[in-house]
Amino acid sequence: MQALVAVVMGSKSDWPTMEAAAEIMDKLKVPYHVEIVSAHRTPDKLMEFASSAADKGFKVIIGGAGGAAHLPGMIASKTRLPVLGVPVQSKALSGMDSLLSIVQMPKGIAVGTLAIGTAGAFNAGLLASQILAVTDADLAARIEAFRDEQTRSILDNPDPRED
Ligand code: RP5
Repeated sequence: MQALVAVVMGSKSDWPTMEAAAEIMDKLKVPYHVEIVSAHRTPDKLMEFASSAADKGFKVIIGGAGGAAHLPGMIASKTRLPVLGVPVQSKALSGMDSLLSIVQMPKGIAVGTLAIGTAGAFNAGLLASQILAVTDADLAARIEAFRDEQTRSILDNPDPRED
């Protein structure tokens, strides 16, 4: 099946965070591709990936990186596809470095920045799915069902002391 979302990250060490994006896309049956692409360690691969992503059939790109997190911004500079950036929680600065590196894009090149860490990665997968659902009624219905299930699970378990 044609992958519609590309999930790329700067290092193998980002996967424990970025797999949250895969988790929600698995649930929503959104086909995706996962690959390590580093802005600093594999810069030529990054340029090739970003400049060919639209021609390969991807519709949305999720880029996760930590520290000096230039990956999402550099990808966005070479593609017209929407790029969602996930700041991975770094050891030294708890992801504030990643967040500021990703969110402070100059006017004219856009990156949609999510929260630091797994919540951000999960929401990146969810947001990518919502973008695709604009033109996919079946996917839209699956997202509605996911949200209904989430709401129901809270309403059905209102006592915080119980599992
Ligand atoms: C970034 O440097 C990666 O995105 C990762 O979050 C961080 C550390 O990478 P490793 O040293 O763990 O490979 O490029």
